[in-house]
Amino acid sequence: MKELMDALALPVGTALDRFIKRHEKEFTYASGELSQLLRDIALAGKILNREINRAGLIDIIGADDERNPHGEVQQKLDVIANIRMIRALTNGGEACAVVTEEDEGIIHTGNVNGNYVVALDPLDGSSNIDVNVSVGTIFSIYRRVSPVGTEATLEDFLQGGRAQVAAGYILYGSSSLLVYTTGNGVNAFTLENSLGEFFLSHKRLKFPQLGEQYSTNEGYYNSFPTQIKSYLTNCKLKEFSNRYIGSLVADFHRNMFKGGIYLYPQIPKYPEGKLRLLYECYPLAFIAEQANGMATNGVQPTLDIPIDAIHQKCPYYVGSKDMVKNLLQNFYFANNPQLA
Ligand code: P6P
Repeated sequence: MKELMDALALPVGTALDRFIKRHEKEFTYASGELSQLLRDIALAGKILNREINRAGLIDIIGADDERNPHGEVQQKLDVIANIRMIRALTNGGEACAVVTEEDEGIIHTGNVNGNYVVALDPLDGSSNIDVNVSVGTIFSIYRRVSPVGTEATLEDFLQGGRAQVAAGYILYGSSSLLVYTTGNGVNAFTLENSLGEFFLSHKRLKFPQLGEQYSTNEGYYNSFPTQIKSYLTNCKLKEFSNRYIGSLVADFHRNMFKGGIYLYPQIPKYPEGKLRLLYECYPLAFIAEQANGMATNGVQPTLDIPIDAIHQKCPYYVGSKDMVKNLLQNFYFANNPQLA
């Protein structure tokens, strides 16, 4: 009934601002602060979209001579995206602190009365910028647990995946989309560049139960755990397509529309996995579960993985529910060979 009412209430083409306002009453704390926070993120996304679209013209392509906390070379646009997102959240006033992939520690915005903290991957897949491939911003929002009026603490960011109040991504591609959830389904908004506004374009997105595509870097195949190798062998026997863009947001988004699974296992190069739990895996797992998909590290749902460090990494398998369930069977039988 609620989905019907929702479909009747807000048609495709509704402006993001109006959509947020209409759904505000669904938020546990409907004071308008979370709505404003979502608007702040959307604003930063519009600014980033403009800079990404003209990157080749204003010499912001290529690598900076800095490295992020993970030792990864920072692209010029990584730094710009980081600055833009932090500035938008600071000026918006609702976020008391931010954690991003690009900075080692907590960034305090000075908004000590802000009720929310935000974890960000400001520009995921940025090494693809030079070759004009889609990239994305990933965000995750928590209500602070530390006292209002004080500086945020590590505890605010280590509440665990199921404490997220909102999560989403902005995909800068052939068109730019803002996709997010506040726990009542997943909706997508397309940026109309001529108006500088996001408009509702895809309502209540759902992963197809099954798909025929898998996304993984098979260059590491020899290092993959046996369960992954046997799963991939099975995909090939079924002649599934390997679609791997090298941008998690783009692969995730395509798999949500077409059906598919994304796999990034732990390998010797990344013994804990490559992807970061707080600002990549948790937010996309929240979206996946809200869109009838599934996300896991092979042992438990991603959203249930305990977190004790802001840059903690984990193995990541996310996508169509039946594909993830099939993968989990491989883990199960590998751990219980007597049952295979
Ligand atoms: P590899 C980008 O650096 C990223 O975090 C994801 O967006 C992407 O899926 C993955 O890493 C690519 O990693 O090792 O295949 O180059």
